[in-house]
Amino acid sequence: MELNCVVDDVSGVEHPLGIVWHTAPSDDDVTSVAAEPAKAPVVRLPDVQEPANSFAEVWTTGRPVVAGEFDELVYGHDGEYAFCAVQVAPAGRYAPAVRDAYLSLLLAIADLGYPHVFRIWNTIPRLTERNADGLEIYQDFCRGRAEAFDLSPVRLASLPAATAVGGQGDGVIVYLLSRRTEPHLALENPQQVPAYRYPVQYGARPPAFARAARTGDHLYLSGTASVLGHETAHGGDLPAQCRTIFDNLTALLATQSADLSALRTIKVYVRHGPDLETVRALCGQHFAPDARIDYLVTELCRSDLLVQVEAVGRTSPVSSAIVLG
Ligand code: 3EB
Repeated sequence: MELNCVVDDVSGVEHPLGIVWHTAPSDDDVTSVAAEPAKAPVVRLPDVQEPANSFAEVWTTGRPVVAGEFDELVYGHDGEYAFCAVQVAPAGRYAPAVRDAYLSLLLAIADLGYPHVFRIWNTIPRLTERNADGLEIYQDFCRGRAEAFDLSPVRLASLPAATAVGGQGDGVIVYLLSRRTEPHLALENPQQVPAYRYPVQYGARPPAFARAARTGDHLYLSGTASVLGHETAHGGDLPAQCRTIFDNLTALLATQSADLSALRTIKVYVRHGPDLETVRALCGQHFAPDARIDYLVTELCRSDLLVQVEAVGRTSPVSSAIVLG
């Protein structure tokens, strides 16, 4: 699979496996997971401020893609990689519906022949507010996701990398990437407690994701925030949160003998629109000048987090100087 590309017009893109449109809310009043079976599955997220800044994130491959729909799911696959998406209707209590949606995703993707899920994105409206039971919506979501991983007859060899952020749309939207032949390598961050071992203060069921996934020569870095150990660092201090994120990304990349220059496509989620300029300036100083960086305004999982960064990078080929034996 190729690295994801970012375009304003998807019509010229060859072999799209899946398309994620980031649009301004006024641009398009439907948030949806749509099937364009002849072409590619499409997810629409209204998370860009200005209509002029709308963009499409496209996962492309070098091979022809088969796209389709199955129940509520939309998918595209090329013989080795698959993209699959689903929307969970708004609910006063998400755990059961999120569990079922995840179970359907895992089953469908395994049925299609692509059981090795390595990257998942989740958008969850009002995630730091309370649900009908008084439970925080993000924790309600985490419960459903954890139950699905427990119950699924399709067992993942290791947890996928993930992003969970707010959403402006109707209900929870989940989209994922998976592979046919090879499980990924799940990576953790030496500066952070694995999310799946977070203490119960963050919820009865900890967030089920790895800090990154390595598959082929690609690295998929999960949404990374200003979290050290399991605690938020520098609540309320935007530049310090950004610096902690750069440090966290650097520490994880170092475990793969890589640095920030390995990151090619980067998505930056910012809680407050007015913070965009500061965040943009700091990211410009730290990431490679030719990296593609896109900025989205969304809520984040903890109310004291101001920024979250995810990225896709390329690992350098294993040095020929390292010879085993
Ligand atoms: C954190 O480090 C920040 O629940 O899938 C980042 C990435 C976060 C993914 C998820 C949550 C998730 O805990 C929050």
